[in-house]
Amino acid sequence: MFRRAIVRQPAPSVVGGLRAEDRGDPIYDALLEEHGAYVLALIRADVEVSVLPPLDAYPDSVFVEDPALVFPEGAILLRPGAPSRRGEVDEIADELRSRFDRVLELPAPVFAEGGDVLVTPDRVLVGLSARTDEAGARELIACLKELGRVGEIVQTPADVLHFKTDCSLLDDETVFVTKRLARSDVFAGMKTVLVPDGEEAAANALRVNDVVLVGSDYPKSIELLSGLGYDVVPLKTTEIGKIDAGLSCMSLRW
Ligand code: CIR
Repeated sequence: MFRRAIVRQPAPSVVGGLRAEDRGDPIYDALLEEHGAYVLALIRADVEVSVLPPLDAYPDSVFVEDPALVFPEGAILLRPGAPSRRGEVDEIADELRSRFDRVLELPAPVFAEGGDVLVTPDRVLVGLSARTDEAGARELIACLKELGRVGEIVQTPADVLHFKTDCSLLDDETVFVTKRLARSDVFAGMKTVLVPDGEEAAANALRVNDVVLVGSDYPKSIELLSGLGYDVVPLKTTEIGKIDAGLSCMSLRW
């Protein structure tokens, strides 16, 4: 269950957000609408949401999931692997220090981003990627241990931005996962639901209390998950998708 979340209002500079492949800039007003609908969906799912002010100096700062991790036991300030995103950590640190008694910090010079971290009921999976290096994953696992959590290093598929770009937890024992990630056997022991072909970006869904938020551009995924009995809330992700983001990226939840 999540009771609280932090989000950040998108700044106009978000249209210049990082992307692996250029499919055109997002349209700012449409992206604001996507963000607004996302916040509303969290509130409807019974989450108390704090909205931080926009940061024009950091185009990707709307994706608050990446510079920090939060748990009921405390928070961890991370070190984004993307140079343009490093300053986002200082920008969110005070907010987290005001909310959590324990705030741990990943030491320089290692790197890890929250998009590479999937929290399951019994362990925290840390995916190695272009944004999270092995030293970062190890330091992160040491921080997790201090918070009483068990971490495990896993591999993000090649050319995939983050580990969670390709998977999300649907419930305590089930993961929604792309075929390319499922092949790695990382979810042995868990139930897996495979993302329909051609809808790989739908893998970054978000379970929030009784509902699962899923991108509305992915009808096969919505039908599949609804058919399995999940209460699906479709949300538009067309604009944030142009800068490689999905539904988990836009909040920190605990
Ligand atoms: C980036 O490349 O950093 C942003 N454009 C997208 C970040 C998405 N974050 C996430 O998946 N946690």
